[in-house]
Amino acid sequence: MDIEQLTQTIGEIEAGVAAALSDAADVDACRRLETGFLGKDGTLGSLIARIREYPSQQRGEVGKLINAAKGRVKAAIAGRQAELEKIRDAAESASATDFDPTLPGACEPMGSVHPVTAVQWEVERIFERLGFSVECGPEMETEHYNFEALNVPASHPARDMQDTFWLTNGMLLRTQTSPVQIRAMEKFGAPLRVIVPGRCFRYETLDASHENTFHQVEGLMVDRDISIPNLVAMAKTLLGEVMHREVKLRIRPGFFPFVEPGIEIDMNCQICDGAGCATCKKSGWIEVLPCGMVHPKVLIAGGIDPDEYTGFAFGLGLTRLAMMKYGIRDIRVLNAGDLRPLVATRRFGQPLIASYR
Ligand code: FA5
Repeated sequence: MDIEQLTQTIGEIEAGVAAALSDAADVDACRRLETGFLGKDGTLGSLIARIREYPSQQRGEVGKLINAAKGRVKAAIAGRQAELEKIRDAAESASATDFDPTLPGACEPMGSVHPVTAVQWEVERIFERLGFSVECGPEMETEHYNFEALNVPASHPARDMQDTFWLTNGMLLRTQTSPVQIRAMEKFGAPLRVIVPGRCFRYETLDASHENTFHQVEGLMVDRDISIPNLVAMAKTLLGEVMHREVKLRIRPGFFPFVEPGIEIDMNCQICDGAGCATCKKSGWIEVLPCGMVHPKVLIAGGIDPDEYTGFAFGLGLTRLAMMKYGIRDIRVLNAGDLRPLVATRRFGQPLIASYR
């Protein structure tokens, strides 16, 4: 091979190196190319052994040609190798951020907001949108606010409807949130829109739907020209929004000395879908929203003129509403420090009825 043919061969070898390098997928492939082209038996490396085939006066020039080519090939391989090392290191450090073996494992959260609190917050948001403010009142009440101002004098048989925990100081644990109706009227006057969530206490025999400590939300709207259609519209909005599904309502007459007329609004039992179970006492209905038009004597007790204003009031059974919403079939688990109802608020949409069978 004369010098011209050698130069052409070297050119072809270098073109082959360039093509192989651009195909090289990783650092190992580069290393294999280095051996293949520059090693003793490699395509370029083996040309060195052939220097001695040339006449002595040409050997220096042939050697220079081959060595210069070796230098260029070496540099090209090193350049590509550095590039591939960078890509490899970046991939390694990216996967290292995805998985940090020093981080603690993810653990299941323990429980959540209590179902009664969750429904209370929801009811508050709904009424705030309707222009109601949220008030509270004392759990230890006077006989005046809990009964007398609500048109339930001492000898009234209606007192028997709410068995009372009397305290040694002559006061009582409120049996209902209704005393805050009077307190709110005294404080704000008319017109007035207020709701009062709170705990109530009754000396009850316990069963699946009766507790001695439970929650109600009192509602009171006093203004000019308030009538029963306002009340029914409010009840439908409230119960539909809280349950996030259509509920059947049953409206029937009810008796409470502080309203006239009095109305009971029941919803179809969500535990048995109205078929009858222990929670609804086989009736298929749950009493959740007793209500009515505020009795004129109660408006007067609150300092409001009944000739100028009318109003409606209701006493939502919040604990029972939470049971219906979360499929809790026995009220007693709610005050029992049982964690299962706390999981219910996290998994809304999958009522826990099965867990309570
Ligand atoms: C009252 O307490 C009236 N203050 C409600 C009211 C307010 C009527 C304003 C008219 C105007 P009642 O005793 O029915 O009413 O109780 C109201 C709701 O509280 C019931 O429908 C029920 O859902 C709930 N409730 C009553 N007693 C218990 C109990 N022992 N355990 C759980 N929930 C109860």
